[in-house]
Amino acid sequence: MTERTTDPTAPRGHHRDTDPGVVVVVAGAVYDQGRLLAARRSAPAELAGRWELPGGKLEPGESPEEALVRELREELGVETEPGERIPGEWPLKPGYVLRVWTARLLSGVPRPLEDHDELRWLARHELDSVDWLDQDRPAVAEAALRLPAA
Ligand code: DCM
Repeated sequence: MTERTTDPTAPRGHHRDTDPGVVVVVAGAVYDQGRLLAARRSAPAELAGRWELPGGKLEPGESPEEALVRELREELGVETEPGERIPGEWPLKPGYVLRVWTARLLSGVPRPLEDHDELRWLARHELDSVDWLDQDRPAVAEAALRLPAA
C-alpha cells in the first residue's frame, strides 16, 4: 500500500501534515510481553462497545509522540515510550485522521480511567476476538506484524 500524505485537492506541495484544518488523532499500539493492548470505548454512544487502540487528539504545539504519551497517561495511567509510526493514515469523521505509533509499556498497569470501560491484553492469535472499530482494523493488522516476542 502506498502512503499518501498529500491532499490531492490542495495546491502542489501542500501537505496534510501542515494543514491546520485537519485534526490528527494519534493512537498507540501498546505492547507488553508480546501482547497488544485493546481498549473498549464507553463513549460516544455510536462508538461505545467497540474496541480501539487508545489515544486522542493532538493539541496545538504538541508532537504526535508527545500527544500519544500524554493521552496514554491520562486515559490509562501508564508511562509509555513511543516507537515507530505504523505507515498509513485512516479517515475518521470528516476533518479527522487517525495515525498510529507503536508504544512500549514502561511502567504502570493500564486502567480504564477515561473514555473506556474495559481493557484487554491480546496475544496475536486473540486479535480477532474483539470488535475493533472499522477505522482501527488496518492499523491493528499492521501492529500484529510488529508484535515482538514475549
Ligand atoms: N478514534 C478512533 N480510533 C482510535 C482513537 C480515536 O476512531 N484508535 C476516534 C474516536 C473519536 C476521535 O477519534 O471520534 C477522537 O478520539 P477521543 O474521543 O478519544 O479523543
